Amino acid sequence: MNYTRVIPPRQPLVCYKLPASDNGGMRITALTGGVGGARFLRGLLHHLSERAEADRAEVTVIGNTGDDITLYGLRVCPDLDTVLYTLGGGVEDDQGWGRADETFHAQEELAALGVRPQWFRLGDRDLATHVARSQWLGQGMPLSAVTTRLATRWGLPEQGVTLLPVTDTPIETHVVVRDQASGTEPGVERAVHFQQWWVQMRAEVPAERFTVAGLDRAVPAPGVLDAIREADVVLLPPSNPVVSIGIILGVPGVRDALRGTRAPVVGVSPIIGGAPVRGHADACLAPLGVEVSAAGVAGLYGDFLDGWLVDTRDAASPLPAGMRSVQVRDRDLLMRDVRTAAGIAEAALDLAAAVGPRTAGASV
Ligand code: FO1
Repeated sequence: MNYTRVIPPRQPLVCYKLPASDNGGMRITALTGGVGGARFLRGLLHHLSERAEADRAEVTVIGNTGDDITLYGLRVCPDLDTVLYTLGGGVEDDQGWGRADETFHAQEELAALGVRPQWFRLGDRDLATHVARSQWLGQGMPLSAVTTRLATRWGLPEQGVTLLPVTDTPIETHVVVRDQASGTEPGVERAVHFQQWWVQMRAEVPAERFTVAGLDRAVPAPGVLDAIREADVVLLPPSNPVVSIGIILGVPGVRDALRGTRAPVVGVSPIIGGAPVRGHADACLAPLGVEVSAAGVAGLYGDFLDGWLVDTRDAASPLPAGMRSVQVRDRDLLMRDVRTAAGIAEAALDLAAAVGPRTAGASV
């Protein structure tokens, strides 16, 4: 790919002469988890839609699948669905996940039948996604192909978005806890599914560690590594650094691709004022011994990060030693609505432009 730059680095990204893709636009690749990532991506699309036609971009979203769970015989992929519903305009916006205008008749009927568990709520509209996905998976389609079908339903291709699960290999994040569940000795470790810890236990039971079933044999889904290697910009939206982006990074080959890409890699801190904006990132960082701070999260990306966007409230905390070459900018990072999310996405792209493409892979 010929890479022609008409303006030297440290100019706003719109000044670049970007490589021509099929659409003639910039190739943006984002690694994301659930609600925070999806809202950032919606803001990114809003920002891109306001730019000139010639500056249109192709956005490839690489989604976490460690949250996936099989319930009632159906395969549920919460993070992929949150991206689909949010970008497709079908999300329950206050909650951030699940479908708007939802009803729960099927789950009520399952409860009446004594079917368990009941701590994970699946609405009727949402259920249709899981039925379709499970049927297609059962027919032998890989998750990436299934996700493409679902993305078409939600109009993602028309928005220039390709959604890829990080892997077609089934993986599941499990949380090792040491609680006193009935039937277990006090202090004895047991592993529960991530969703049970996150939803039923509300992440209040301290995690000893996270394990990911299937990760060692997981293979990146078709297009994942190329999307990182051939991107013009790689973004890390404000997603959970451990159980969302951390799982994506754990799929063999992904981290190496991030180290090796020519694209600047820019992250947006999920921590504001020393605390997660939503979710339980603090409970996820604790077992890793990582400080709940923008700098602590940046340290998890230290081997490939080029730019780091933090909230102004966290601007004073320095990055770990060894990350001094990372360019840091600060601004308000609270995503109040689509417009504020678009402003954050624009700032991330501006930071990527200031960093410019690498001359070689990331320095470690
Ligand atoms: N979160 C909850 O707190 N309670 C639920 O009952 C619940 C159901 C659910 C169903 C489908 C879906 O796509 C997401 C759902 N979530 C629910 C959100 C999900 O547990 C997490 O927020 C993510 O997995 C973390 O990104």
